[in-house]
Amino acid sequence: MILKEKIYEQLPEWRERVKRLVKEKGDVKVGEVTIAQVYGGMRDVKSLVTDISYVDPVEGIRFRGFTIPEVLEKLPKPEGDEMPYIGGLFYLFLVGSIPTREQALEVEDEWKKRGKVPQYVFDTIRAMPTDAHPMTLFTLAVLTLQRESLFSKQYHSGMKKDNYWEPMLEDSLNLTAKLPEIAAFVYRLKYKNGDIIPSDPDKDWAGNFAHMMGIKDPVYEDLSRLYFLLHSDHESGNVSAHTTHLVASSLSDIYYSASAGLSGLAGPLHGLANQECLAWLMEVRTKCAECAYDKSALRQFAWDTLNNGQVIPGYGHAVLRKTDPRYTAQLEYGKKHFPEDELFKLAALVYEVVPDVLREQGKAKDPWPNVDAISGTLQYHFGLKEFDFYTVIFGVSRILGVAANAVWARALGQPIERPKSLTTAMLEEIASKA
Ligand code: NMX
Ligand code: MLT
Repeated sequence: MILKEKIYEQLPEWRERVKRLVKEKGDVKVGEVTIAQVYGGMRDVKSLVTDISYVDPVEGIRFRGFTIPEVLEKLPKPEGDEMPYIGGLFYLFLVGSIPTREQALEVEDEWKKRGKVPQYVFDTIRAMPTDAHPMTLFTLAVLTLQRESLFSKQYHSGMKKDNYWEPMLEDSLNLTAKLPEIAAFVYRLKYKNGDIIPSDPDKDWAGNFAHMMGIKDPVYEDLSRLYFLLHSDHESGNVSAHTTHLVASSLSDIYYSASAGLSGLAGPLHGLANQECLAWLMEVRTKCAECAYDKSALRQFAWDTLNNGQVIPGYGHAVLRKTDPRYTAQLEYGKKHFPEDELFKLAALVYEVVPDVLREQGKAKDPWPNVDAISGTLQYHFGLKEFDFYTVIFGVSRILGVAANAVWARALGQPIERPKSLTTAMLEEIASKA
């Protein structure tokens, strides 16, 4: 299998590189930690390593060194389509270089071979209460699949540490292959009276998702590719990535780890912000008709939200200090394909108003939009109006990034995570001596 071969080729050099760095320069300081950081969610504490992506506060994300526009331009695309194969993106994450069209298609083929979802997953989802949140159903489905884990089986029957990454890769491919069908099943069961659309083996991974969702528009297939690409990875410190890594560091398999990551993604300050954002735009529309064209009314509405003690969803970021390039890519997509869509126009107007409001309020360190500020608007345009579902699409995408990271963490033998905690009295004592 291509991914296995390509990782295998690089492994001796990577292992040697990391070993040498730690042995020869292990005492070199990377930074210092202040009391404010200890109490402040470890913001900017440099204590994780990944070579798959990096977020620069001003420039935003790079995947394996490539910016979003570069990745969109360089990755191979289906004939006649604007957006790349997600199989090519997964190759880029795991292998580190831009694949040829054939290599991207090899990953897509691996997914096709591994895509069949066991019946017990569907039965488990069906057994849940009808008002369960789609993220609960999706996360549960991923956890339910844990009995399939090859890593877990091989670990218990005895396996050398150097080989851990191989069943982790198998598990990651097996899991990611099934995600579009599971997500679409959750959607159709919950919102379309259980009228399930079977998978189409002739479609690529993302195109098949669009097909199984029942949204018959080639532009939506392309939007799905764009969406899955943009949400996949955002270095290692975000809640979903860090949680997955933390759980996997105890040698839990990818099913346990990724479902834990998804539980983190389901929080309103993280991935659920996309649903919150759409809900906020809807509130603007119902409570303030003139906000659609009158910036001062919109400005007042934003202030009312803040004065109510609420955050403006989709704005602000823990690392970024400029407009998220993932936001820009989606804004440009909307401008190209449906500039006259009312909700899209409102989201674009919010961008002209909210950063100034947040700056005036002076609390948020980053007043600019993040990836969630507009993603729901694009889904809404194509008729996906059940915004409770939006974080599931984020989750399908995010598992690509966390799974690729989990394979490399195993390959490089990253240890169990265990930072140290202190008591307040200890911190006070440290402070008194400073
Ligand atoms: N609206 C109102 N207040 C905000 C916002 C916002 N969009 N962003 C930050 N603040 C506040 C924040 O609540 C905090 O207030 P307080 O001191 O009263 O606790 C203050 O500004 C300082 O926060 P920051 O240091 O700027 O932000 P932090 O790194 O702690 O948090 C987010 C980052 C993303 C959690 C925060 O900006 C936020 O809550 N944004 C809205 C929710 C959102 O869009 N989340 C999605 C992030 C992307 N994703 O997909 O995960
Ligand atoms: C993400 O994509 O995970 C979010 O932008 C949050 C983050 O990076 O902290």
